[in-house]
Amino acid sequence: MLDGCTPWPDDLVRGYLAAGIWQRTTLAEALEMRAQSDGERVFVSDRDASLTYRQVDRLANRLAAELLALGLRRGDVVLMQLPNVREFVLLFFAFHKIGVVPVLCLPAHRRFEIEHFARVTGAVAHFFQQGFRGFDFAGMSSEIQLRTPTLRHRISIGRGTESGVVWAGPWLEDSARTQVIAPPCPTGRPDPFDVAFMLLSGGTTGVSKLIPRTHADYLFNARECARVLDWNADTIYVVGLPAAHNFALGAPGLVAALAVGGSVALASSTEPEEVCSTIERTRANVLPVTPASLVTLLDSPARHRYQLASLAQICVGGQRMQPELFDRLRAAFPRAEPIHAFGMAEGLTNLSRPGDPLAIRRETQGRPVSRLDEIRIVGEDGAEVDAGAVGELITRGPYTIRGYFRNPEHNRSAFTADGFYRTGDLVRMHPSGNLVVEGRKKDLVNRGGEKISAEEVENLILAHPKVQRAAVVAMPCRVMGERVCAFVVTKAGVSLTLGELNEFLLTKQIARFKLPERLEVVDSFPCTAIGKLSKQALRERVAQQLAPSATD
Ligand code: OOB
Repeated sequence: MLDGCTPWPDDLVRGYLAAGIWQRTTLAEALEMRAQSDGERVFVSDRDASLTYRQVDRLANRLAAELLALGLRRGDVVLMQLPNVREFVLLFFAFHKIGVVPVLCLPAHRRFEIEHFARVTGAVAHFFQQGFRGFDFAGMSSEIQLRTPTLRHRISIGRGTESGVVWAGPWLEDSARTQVIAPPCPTGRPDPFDVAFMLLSGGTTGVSKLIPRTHADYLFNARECARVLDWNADTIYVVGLPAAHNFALGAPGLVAALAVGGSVALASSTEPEEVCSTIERTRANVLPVTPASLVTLLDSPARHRYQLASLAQICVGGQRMQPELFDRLRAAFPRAEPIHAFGMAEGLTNLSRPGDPLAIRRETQGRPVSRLDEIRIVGEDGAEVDAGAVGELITRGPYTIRGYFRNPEHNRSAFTADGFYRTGDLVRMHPSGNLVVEGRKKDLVNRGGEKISAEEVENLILAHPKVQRAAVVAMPCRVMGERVCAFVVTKAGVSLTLGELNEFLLTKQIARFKLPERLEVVDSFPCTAIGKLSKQALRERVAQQLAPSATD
């Protein structure tokens, strides 16, 4: 396994293999097998093209050959920061053909985040789409390269002229180069039990942690999702959320569609217009949404302008869907099965089942997809709570990681001694055997499904010369669920505005979705009985201050 990862115990590995839970197949091999058995079926489409399994496989081979020619080798880590375009899928599989390990970054990330990932992993290349949404990724990448010596290559999809950038467009488009190339493997093919890629955690403390997922564990996770949702080769999944998110990638998602020979339609944004037109064009039948993107979709007139009757399942996850939103969803899409997805990039995926009574699906967030997922609900003392009581969800199993990448210190608190991941989610067990998410212990803001670490933003705010103390809390929002509110104590007598603060934060080159949307300047912070800052009191204060209309 890649240096810096925590393997599963040997006896479990042997058991998983013997039982066929983990298979000796890499993600690239899963694609190759489909290319053999269902070569002419469409696997991926975006606005500009549709590609069959065979075409995806061939193009991924071509890309893999070019990557080898550049000098990339098995075990190299690269940063992949691509929007939902077919090149995302092609590169993803090209990496897996040669054992290159991509870190799945979001297009919204900026220098602060990307440089951190580059440093932690020693990444050798950064893949992006120059100019996506008007942003100069090549320029950002060049700044990172100057400060991160390991980063040898800056590679953009498409074509362009910026110097120092390798353009991947010609690799895919030049007819002279499109002859079939056998899967390249001069350095040996990757091992199914090795790390395939890294996902990003929302981060409970400080900056995002890296989540190493192996081929075998991820394929198992995706297969189990597809199984419990009764997916088959007719499944057409709309990637209507960033493909780099675990939800859209495999839980359920793109890799789950591959597992059953289905297809994926990439929507280039979460905007209702784009999502609806993608569903109409591809007659898609499964749509993933966050409660936030669902509210936006239900509010939008776009949904009446398109033919959406093909939708058979709508998977809602990333945040808790309130029963009222469930009712709106049912009323708007009476023929689609509502499925709640309560998952995490670290592994465990809970899904409601299509056959479950609607009354239960309305109230609960689903149950683990595999019978091998072990879950416990524990109190502060680590002991299991009484049946039906609220406690922290801890879990381990064949696809839940045993440790973050190169982070022994955080791993000591994030995992129990016997390998359970502490999710930080407060849940209770419903009598039906499904989980109900009641809250969380972890200090983050869940903004429309995008997780923002309070500590990370607080540390950035504290660097402002006018700020003495800072506390970041979630404030309620009808659409986003939560948004970032910053409480600040300023240095003696100075004033600070939200505009001023955010201008400063932007100079730190952070992703915009982390910016506070409200600033409260206060004289002091409320304390708990033992003298600790009470974030609960701050959350209550801002929630009270927001008039009902302000939570829109
Ligand atoms: C998904 O993954 P992440 O890694 O972005 O976030 C995980 C955290 C969970 O620990 C929980 O706090 C929250 O997001 N969460 C939910 C939820 N789904 C995720 N909280 C309440 N209800 C839900 N349905 O967000 C993710 C990964 C795979 C599938 C779905 C979501």
